[in-house]
Amino acid sequence: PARSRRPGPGGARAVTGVCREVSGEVGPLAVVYTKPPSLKTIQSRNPYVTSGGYFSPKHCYGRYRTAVIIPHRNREMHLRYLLYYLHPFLQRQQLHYAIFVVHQAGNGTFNRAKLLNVGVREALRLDDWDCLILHDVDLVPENDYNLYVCDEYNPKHLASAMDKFHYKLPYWEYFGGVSALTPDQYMRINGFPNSYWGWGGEDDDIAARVRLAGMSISRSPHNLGRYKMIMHDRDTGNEENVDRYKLLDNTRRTWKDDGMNALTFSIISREAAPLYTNITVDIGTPP
Ligand code: UD2
Ligand code: MN
Repeated sequence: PARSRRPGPGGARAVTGVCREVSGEVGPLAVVYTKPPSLKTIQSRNPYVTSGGYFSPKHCYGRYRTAVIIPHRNREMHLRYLLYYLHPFLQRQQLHYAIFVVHQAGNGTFNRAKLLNVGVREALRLDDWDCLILHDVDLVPENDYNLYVCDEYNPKHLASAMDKFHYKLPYWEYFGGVSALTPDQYMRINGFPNSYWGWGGEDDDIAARVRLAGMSISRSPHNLGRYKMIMHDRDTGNEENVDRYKLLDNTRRTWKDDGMNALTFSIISREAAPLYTNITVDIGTPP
């Protein structure tokens, strides 16, 4: 169902104007991974989040409409930590937002980029988002001035300083972790590649697409784009993709045919959970 962009006259909320650009942010945040909070705790701390993980500021119009899309399988603990920190973070930024978790069904090889394509397709059925945030489940932002808002002209890399890379970029073209693209930018690069099965390479492919489509990567400054990763081992079903270098050699020949315009999948379920919208999808298996 398409939601209307603004509440009409007599709408439920008494809203006087557009939210201010910066309002509730506090700056650096303390993020600790000692005991995963329960979903109940997270819910009780976020009383204004509505079914499906939606939020709209109460007293002003959200300046931006942001969809956060998280590829997921078998990382429930990480998801709880992320929801615990991310909901209040996004509310302080006064965004109109929703969180989508795209859950890969079955035990087949994981495919992060294809799941993100599915999440984008599904999110855009529900609302006309200004900004799509593609978000690893195990990365929590450490400064809420890192706004979950898109750059007008270029895809933006938000996770520019992660603890696991000593708060620096591992290399200049790095585009993994958390990124922000407008729907228009996402379509201009034909979305993300569908053909990277298993761990690695898809982030470099996406960075290459950005260049090939005539854009460049914008970035959060490194004092704001700080993230704390939840340490983990490589998952079963997400083994290293040994074909990735071969695939990357061909990106400039394949990107226009491998992406949103070639995306096939079948939805198993769509559920509005209290803290997020869950989409369970069968994305198939590697050829
Ligand atoms: C790096 C990048 C990531 C991606 C990946 C290569 C960082 C912090 N992130 O992550 O963006 O480019 O390398 O593919 O450097 N996931 C599941 N279940 C699984 C496997 C993966 O939910 O069984 C999801 C989850 O959202 C996870 C993401 O996929 O955060 C990336 O997988 P990872 O965390 O195992 O890979 P990592 O940390 O090396
Ligand atoms: Mn990780």
